[in-house]
Amino acid sequence: MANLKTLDVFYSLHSFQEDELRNKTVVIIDVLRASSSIVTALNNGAKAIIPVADMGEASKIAQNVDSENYLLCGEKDGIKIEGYDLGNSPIEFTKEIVGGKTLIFNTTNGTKAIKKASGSQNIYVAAFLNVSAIVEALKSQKKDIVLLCAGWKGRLAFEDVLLAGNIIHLIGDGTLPEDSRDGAKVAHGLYEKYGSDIASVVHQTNHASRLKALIGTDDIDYCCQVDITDTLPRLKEGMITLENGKT
Ligand code: 3SL
Repeated sequence: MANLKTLDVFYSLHSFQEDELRNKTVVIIDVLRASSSIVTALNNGAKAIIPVADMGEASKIAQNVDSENYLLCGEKDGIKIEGYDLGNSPIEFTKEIVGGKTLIFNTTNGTKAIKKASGSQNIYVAAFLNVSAIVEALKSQKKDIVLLCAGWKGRLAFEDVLLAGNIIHLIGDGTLPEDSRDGAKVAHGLYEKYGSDIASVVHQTNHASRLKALIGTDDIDYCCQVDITDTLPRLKEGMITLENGKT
């Protein structure tokens, strides 16, 4: 933590202006499910992911690329978009399906948060699945850090804040880092209270209830796994690829 300037958490993609992220390192968090899907796709050999803000942008890109090498993926309100190759279930992003492909990815909150943060200095994507890899990358950062929780349509999502708190706890080796802003203190407090049983508290969140009604519990169980990969997704020039280059 010697080099770290400040550490903050933003609680939804509508809670800040783009300018507030300039010259910062930003970590995008959308546990259920966009960031878990991005981590999984790259871990399973996807070449790159192009996050988009909406369906219009997705179809514009899709029209101009070779469909053999690209997959159109995403959801609206949790449901796979008609005509897309895949939805937003990380379990569907297998080696066989995503290996070697570039994914055009369009989701309700997660990819919008990535697009909104795209003017910042460094942008990583975090899930419980890769939390330690994210923490390692952040420990050597010289810029101010913002953990950006995508939330749900402008509202806070408990599971995103829990992961933000988990990251802060690990950066501080079990305590609150001294350069923490108010947002970071709140997330850290939440993690201290609920972090001992991540899967059970995530299952009780608002978004988990929405997903259970739509698709059952498999994706939620999957997204609650901690450190199953050291994949470190990073956005550069509009594409998310592996920082620690496995592909
Ligand atoms: O909002 C998002 O970006 C999605 O991750 C939401 S969902 O889990 O696909 O419903």
